[in-house]
Amino acid sequence: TAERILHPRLRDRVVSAEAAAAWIAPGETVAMSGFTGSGYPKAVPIALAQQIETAHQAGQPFQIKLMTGASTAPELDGALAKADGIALRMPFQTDPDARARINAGKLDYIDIHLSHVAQHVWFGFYGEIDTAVIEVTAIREDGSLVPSTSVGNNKTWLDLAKKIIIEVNEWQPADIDGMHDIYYGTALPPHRKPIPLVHGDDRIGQTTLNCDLDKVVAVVRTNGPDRNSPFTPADETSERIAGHLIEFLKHEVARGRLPANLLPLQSGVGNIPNAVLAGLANSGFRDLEAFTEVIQDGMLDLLKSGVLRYASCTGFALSPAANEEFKRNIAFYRERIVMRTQEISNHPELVRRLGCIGMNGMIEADLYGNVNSTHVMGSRIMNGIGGSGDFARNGFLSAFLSPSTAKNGTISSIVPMVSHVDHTEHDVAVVVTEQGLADLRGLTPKQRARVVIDHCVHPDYRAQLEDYFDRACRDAYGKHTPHLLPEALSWHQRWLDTGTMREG
Ligand code: 0RQ
Repeated sequence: TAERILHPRLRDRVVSAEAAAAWIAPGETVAMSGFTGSGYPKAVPIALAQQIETAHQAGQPFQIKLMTGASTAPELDGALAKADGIALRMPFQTDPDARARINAGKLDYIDIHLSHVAQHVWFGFYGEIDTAVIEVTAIREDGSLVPSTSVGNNKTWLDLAKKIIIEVNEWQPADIDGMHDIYYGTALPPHRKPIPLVHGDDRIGQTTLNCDLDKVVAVVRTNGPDRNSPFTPADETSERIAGHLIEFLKHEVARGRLPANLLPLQSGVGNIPNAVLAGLANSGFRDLEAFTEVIQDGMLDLLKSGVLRYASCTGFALSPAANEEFKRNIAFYRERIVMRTQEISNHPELVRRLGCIGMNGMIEADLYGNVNSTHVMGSRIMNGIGGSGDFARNGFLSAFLSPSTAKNGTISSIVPMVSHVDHTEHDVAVVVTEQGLADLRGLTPKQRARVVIDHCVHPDYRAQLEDYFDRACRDAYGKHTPHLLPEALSWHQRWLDTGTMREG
């Protein structure tokens, strides 16, 4: 294979992962690449976790503050969490070991909108960044970096970090070079200018990342795959949810509220969003566009079949089979995919301008359309808000999708009051379960409750929810958004006490 490190000075800095990790000292704030299991460093975090374990065995404290783009993989979050090496984690993460530690109160976690991460770090809210650890595909002769399968916050990490460690991963396809669009026009208030992007596939930046070579302390060669979780085929529930949403989108086109090729789509990750994408493939839509964060299997299929014209993203979440397809036909995808920094892929200004259609999973929704995407029983975090809020508030339309029950039917995902709020009633347009779709636009709170009860709640919980709503309408202190405060969260408490939300 051809040499990927073309800058002589950086080739001289190639060392082992262990030697590179040794640059990271206890207490540092370390910013790494990685977004939904793509483009994260594969070797240095594992070596760092080993050094942390060795220090702990010798009785020495060793933890870091860890920032990324979004979720990574067992080799990064998993290894460092298992080593008890993370004092603070920011932002979105999905690792089970890290999640267990967060929920045990042993690992501090800050979950913020993904579009906010870079700017909040620039604003100084998180202190200084000591070390950046960034995976790239190649280093060009001039020292600029060809990004790999995610961009995330890498521009910001490279710009702000005091020391830089680069992993050059030969597993990543060399021909990805040219797919990225790194925008260097962001500034801090009060000096901001409009972002010159008016179509989702506009290119407004450069294909490589700038890097101050004097800050590069180590370069590590790797050759390992992205996380690439296997793909689970859509089940009947996901297909029904997808069916309701697609029928609604067609209806909106028929009513003249959406163009025939819709508006740029944003899709969350997981079974249900994938089922929606698969459904779109067979629904007669043409010339679709995607302005989203993550490209998963369903979106790659849409690109391949020509139903989707292009996709703008900041990272991938592909199955091994889809990854093979991506690598095999990289020249085709390079013409149709634009990879951006996550501050641009999720930028409120752009999501508003383009009028994105947001489609994201949720944990629960309430009668009035408030949505909880993150916390089970109000306190136990699942993953994080990710980019869902960037698109929900600013898009043309935002849909939240979930099966109507969870945990073998013991939990209703439609509840009187959500136990945690990520998306307020003001940000949620449409709620979809396998039971049906509630279009909340233009409705008053009580009208919203009616359509949520009629269309979304599972039959096992319908009478119970109706009874709550009727009594709230009669007895609530205020009749605008009627609630019975002692009962509003009683379904959750009943589940904690008895194992089911059903009334006795
Ligand atoms: O937990 O595996 O322990 O049983 O939540 O639920 O049904 O497998 O659905 O994988 O699509 O995840 C909201 C978490 C849904 C996801 C959420 C439990 C359920 C299971 C997973 P177990 P499913 P999904 C783009 C946008 C926020 C971030 C986002 C998410 C687990 O979509 O993280 O939108 N969204 N990002 O049992 C108790 C309920 C429950 C419940 C589900 N009502 N009560 N537990 N679960 N509903 C991506 C990025 O931003 C990067």
